[in-house]
Amino acid sequence: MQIDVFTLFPHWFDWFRGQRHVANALALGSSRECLDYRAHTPLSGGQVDDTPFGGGAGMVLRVDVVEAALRARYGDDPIAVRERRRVVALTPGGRVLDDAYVSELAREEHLTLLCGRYEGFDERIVEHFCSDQLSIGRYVLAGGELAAMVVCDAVLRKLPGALGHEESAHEESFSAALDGAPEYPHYTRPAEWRGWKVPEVLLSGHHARIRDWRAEQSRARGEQTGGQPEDAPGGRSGRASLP
Ligand code: 6GU
Repeated sequence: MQIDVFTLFPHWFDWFRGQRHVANALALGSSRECLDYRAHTPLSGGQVDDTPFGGGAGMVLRVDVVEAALRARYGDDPIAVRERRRVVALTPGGRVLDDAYVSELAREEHLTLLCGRYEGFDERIVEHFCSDQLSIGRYVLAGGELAAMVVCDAVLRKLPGALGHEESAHEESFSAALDGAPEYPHYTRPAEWRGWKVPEVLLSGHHARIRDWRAEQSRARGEQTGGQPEDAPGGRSGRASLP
């Protein structure tokens, strides 16, 4: 898979490259390149944004700047580019990212992520150059860069070999293998700590019983949350209720 990220802050992505599953995916033939909008701006002084028509706070990423950046990268009219690859605008009002959306993107051979800054994009960028608008949740970030890293992280770890252990991305929270339910709880050594015991079934070595127990735990957790994260055990306060 080849992912291009267009951003005003390409160096922000440097540390991200070192993450193990990202490095694995890149070593296995995927690529993730950062392109700087400023590198091809037709405006003087590296300008990329402007004040909004009609007034208001903040700055808006310009359509001519994004067109120049896309043309420089793909050698084609951006209108044609979105016909042959997903071009995703990262914007808080977009389609909210979930496991199904991640899987959909992971099936693409080519992906382009456009980070906005300040007040976001000139609407014509989204309308004419993009196939998707993606949000990582209903809150506003100062820019799309962190969202782009979230997308890259979630997509790259779905690629074969990225996690090292083939099973690990298959049967995890919200995956189809678990019917979209959260994952079952995990435990490791010590088997007892401060009187808190690991469920006996996990120590039994009885694989069928373990599988059934896990499926039941996952199902019960899914029921508890009703698919609504705000109803999850962590609740609105973000804290699990104490026993
Ligand atoms: Cl994709 N961008 C920004 N700026 N804020 C967000 C977001 C994206 N997703 C949630 N909040």
